[in-house]
Amino acid sequence: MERHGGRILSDQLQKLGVRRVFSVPGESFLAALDGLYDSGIANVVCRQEGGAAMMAEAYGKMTGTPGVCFVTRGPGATNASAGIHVAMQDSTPMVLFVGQIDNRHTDRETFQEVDYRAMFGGIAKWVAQVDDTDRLPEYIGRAFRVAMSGRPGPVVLALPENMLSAAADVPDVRIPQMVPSEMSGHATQAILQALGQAKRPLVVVGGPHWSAQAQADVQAFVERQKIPVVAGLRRQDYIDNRHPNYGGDLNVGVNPRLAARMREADLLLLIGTRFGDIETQGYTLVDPGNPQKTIIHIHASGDEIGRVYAPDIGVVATGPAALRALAVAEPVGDWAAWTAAARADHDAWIAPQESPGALKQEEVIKWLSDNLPEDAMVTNGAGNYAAWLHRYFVYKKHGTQLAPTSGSMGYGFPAAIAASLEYPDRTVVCLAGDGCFQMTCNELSTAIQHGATPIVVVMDNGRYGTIRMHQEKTYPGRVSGTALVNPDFAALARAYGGYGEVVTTTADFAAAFGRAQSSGKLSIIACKVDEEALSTGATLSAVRKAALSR
Ligand SMILES: Cc1ncc(C[n+]2csc(CCOP(=O)(O)OP(=O)(O)O)c2C)c(N)n1
Repeated sequence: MERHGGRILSDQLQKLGVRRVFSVPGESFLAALDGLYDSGIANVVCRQEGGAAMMAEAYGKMTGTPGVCFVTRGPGATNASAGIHVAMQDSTPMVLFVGQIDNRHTDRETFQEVDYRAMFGGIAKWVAQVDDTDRLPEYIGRAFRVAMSGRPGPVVLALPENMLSAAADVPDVRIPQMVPSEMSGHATQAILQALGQAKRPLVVVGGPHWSAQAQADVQAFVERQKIPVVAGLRRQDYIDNRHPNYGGDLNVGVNPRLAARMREADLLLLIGTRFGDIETQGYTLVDPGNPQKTIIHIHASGDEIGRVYAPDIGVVATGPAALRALAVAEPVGDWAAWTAAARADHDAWIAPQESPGALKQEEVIKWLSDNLPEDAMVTNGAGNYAAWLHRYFVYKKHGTQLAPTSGSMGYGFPAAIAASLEYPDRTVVCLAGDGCFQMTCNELSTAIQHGATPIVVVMDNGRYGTIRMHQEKTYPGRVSGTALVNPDFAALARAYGGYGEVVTTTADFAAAFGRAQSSGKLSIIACKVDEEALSTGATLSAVRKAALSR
């Protein structure tokens, strides 16, 4: 039976199990919109492609299957690149479909023409253009496989409009259902043997592929082996943070005691993580040239093993597959005292340290941590405000943290919309800085239109605080390009049909949050925070003073 390209595409997506796509329309892919029309696939129509791509990325992060995004050529694709970069750095499966110019006019710099292979080459896992309608299923099938294989990531498929609107008689394809590979007994033995010889071993978990089972397995493994475990950047929900073997996370503002422990460790068991720049504090905690410790690296992609650190043992396996095997291994040592010390360091680190002002971010985060349901999802982007979240929020279950390891501002709100649509019965909280939120707050109407009800907590300090902090350290007193004039965020929520409140003291936060929750609507709680407050514990003036006296 002949079908137009848009229909072939939507039928194929349906067969691949896609339930929801995120898009901003363009005249370049009308046939795809027509295919979606009666496909049963929900189309979340967004306000800007950056937000749409971040929602798709968040969908991929939540479900482990590719998040799908549709954008138009040229400006649509360049806007969407923000989300593609997040998916790349976060190893998230995602497929971006870009409406492309009529391929008979290629290379004439036709209206909105872009060579996507060149443009996305360095930030996508695979980029291709489908020039023949009858090859659409083949390309889509491959795009889904590539997005999920090895180290997952984003795939970009350009769809010329003449190809999409043409008809073809072609069957849909199935993508292979991969049987998850197991870690070999040989690899397990090698890991345990090396571990058994260590005096101060440390387990680091991170990367993609995690699951509730992996959380249970890592907890069983570290309990049996009496060994400490820490989380990579923004992978804090990989283990119950209340677990006695949990020693904290390797974040931008890492606990100095944990950094010292990392240096002191004589063996690192890296499970799933790329063990990158942030986890190693700019490769200073562990010297790539001379690590001075045994390194065991388990990663789903062989290409990541030895990329920076040449490990003593490298194993190609997903983190969860490795942990299935390791969880049941007999104990090979007992590092109980070393583990208890790591936990004690972490406990001391998460005891709220008072910041200046009437509304204290450490208290607000602690309140959220103590009062949100265990399965509540918390999202964020980048900024100083996020450091309070990472330090004081106690993650309990896998699947409760959506945060960009790429450090992309503007991520938290679109991610919260995607989370609220995916899990309408769960509480979804987006924590945002005033700068961060304004990068994607145009998606407020997207949330309202599609019935998403996240609660956005905006930490309003009237500035790009992180950069201002760095500025005061480096060029004290010379404020340049970091001040913000903000709208009334609570009124903004109301303008869109949501619920909004301004909170100025810590004591008022809980009641405001309760009212936001019982409104049942998309909400914004604008927290007026002290401009002096820094997550490092110092005040802004103290930072300036110290810099001036150098
Ligand atoms: C898309 C993007 N642009 C710029 C930056 C650089 N950047 C990192 S943090 C930051 C300031 C964040 O400001 P805000 O959201 O208000 O939070 P605050 O630091 O004040 O708590 C900036 C501009 C970034 N990480 N991402």
